Amino acid sequence: MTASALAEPAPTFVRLDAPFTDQKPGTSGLRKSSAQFEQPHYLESFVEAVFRTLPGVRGGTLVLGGDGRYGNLRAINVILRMAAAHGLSKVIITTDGILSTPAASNLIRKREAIGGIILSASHNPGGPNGDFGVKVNGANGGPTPGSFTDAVFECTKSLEQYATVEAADLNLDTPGTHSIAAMEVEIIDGVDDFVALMQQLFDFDQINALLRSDFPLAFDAMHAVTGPYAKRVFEDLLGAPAGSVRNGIPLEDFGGGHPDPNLTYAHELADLLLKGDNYRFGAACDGDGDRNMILGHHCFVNPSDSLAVLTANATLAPAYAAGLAGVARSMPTSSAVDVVAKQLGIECFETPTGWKFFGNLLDAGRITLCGEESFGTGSNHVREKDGLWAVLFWLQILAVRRCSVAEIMSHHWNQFGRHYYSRHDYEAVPSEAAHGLYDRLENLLPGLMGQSFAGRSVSCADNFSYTDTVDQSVTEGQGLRILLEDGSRVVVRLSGTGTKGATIRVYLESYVPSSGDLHQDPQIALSDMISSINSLAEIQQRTGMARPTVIT
Ligand code: VG1
Ligand code: CO
Repeated sequence: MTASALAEPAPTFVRLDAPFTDQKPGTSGLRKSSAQFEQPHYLESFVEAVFRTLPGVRGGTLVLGGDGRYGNLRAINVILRMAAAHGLSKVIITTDGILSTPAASNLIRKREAIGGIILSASHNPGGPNGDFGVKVNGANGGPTPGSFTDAVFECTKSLEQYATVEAADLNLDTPGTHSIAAMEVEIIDGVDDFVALMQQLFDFDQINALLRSDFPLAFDAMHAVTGPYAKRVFEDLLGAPAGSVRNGIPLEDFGGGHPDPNLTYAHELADLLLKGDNYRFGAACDGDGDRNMILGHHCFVNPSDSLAVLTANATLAPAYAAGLAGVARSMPTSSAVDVVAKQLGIECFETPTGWKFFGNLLDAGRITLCGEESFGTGSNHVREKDGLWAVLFWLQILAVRRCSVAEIMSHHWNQFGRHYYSRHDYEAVPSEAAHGLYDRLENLLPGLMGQSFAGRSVSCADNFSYTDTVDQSVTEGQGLRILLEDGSRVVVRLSGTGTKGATIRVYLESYVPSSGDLHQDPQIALSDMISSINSLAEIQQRTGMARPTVIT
């Protein structure tokens, strides 16, 4: 043994009374209530399984941080000690442990880390009575694939012990270098690298000129992770007046709110833009900064439309001036982007829900932009969806086109037609009722072919299955689809991110060509499909809910 190895304190092995059997990650990481994560050894069990499964741990570099929610600092210290016991050579963390998901993705790539651990339950509420979560990203900076999370889950089910070292908690409030056993801990400012990346992608001078030209904007960080990033970008660098960033200090419980940027949970911002007259642009991001909501004066931009608009206008941003390789969307996202891709003559892929399915296409250079209906948009600049990137992209387009958000939308629909779209979420449905509804509907699908639904004939009814173009892996059971002869469709899925009961998501879409009525209320335009799926799936009877919890 060398002298330095002798100097390392030996790891301590902590035995578990019994393995945990419920550590199966969902759509995006392991998400449970804070109380579940506070059970002795619960977090440690999952982290041990991650360190046993992730390639390159011994001698590797890891990126670690979170969205600032309750439990973040405790988890960071637990993981640091376990990382030292598992022989990582270095962990990069950010001041106060504040690190957005896209910024983590960037750091992993830039520092050539073996991966990252992001402590977040994203848009789920936080605090002692809220949720906590652990997401694991790989060396490409993106969410680890299902094969990895399955292996981690398997490992937890028979885990007998975990390794850690004795070390005091670190103070994370200032940048600097520390060591735990033989492992280096580098604390850096989490905002710098991300902002530098944004400055490479967009023309900050042009956006600055827009914001100084009577273009008041309101950005709502929802007391979550994007506050420090948004203040630096919008107020310090782009000249927006102080106060443009609202709720900009990350709080452990997000101020008691639900950090989900949609019309229900970000209603304060929505009211400012949709009812008030003081702002020309509004945006919000979620708990971990990977989602975005875009609003104009009296105009809400549906996320599926947002992806289509960014695709159609991509060359206005310096980063995408040479055009796009291709685009992708998740299956429940509307086909608005498909129509644009067709006109541009580029490929358009349809993947299951969850960012991990975009990773291979991005790595292979097949796509440049991608997005989901759930307020997620991103590009090949990182391997996560990126909330602030989307906001800057919109501002870049507005800075060049110098018109209102509503005008951009009208022009877009006049050119490409409009995909009326809505998602109805029924949250916290008793698990049995939700699964009963879903299984019954799945059984009805084969009989629907050729039948009439919402006055049209059903052309296809199935459970979506995906074959990855790059590695040919197959993922089944990704959502029930009822496709109609005129291109309209309904999709029903069960959420993989909720922690209370089950959440049923119903996605509705109907296309109107540019010659049709482009300015209806989506709930009216889709009303026949809404009532048809409600009666076919017996939603009201089976959930006991008269209406959805959230309508987008
Ligand atoms: C939801 C969204 C999905 C998104 C996922 C993670 O998943 O529908 O599009 O990728 O959240 O986003 P589900 O299984 O609940 O429908 V985030 O911002 O939580 O990392
Ligand atoms: Co998120």
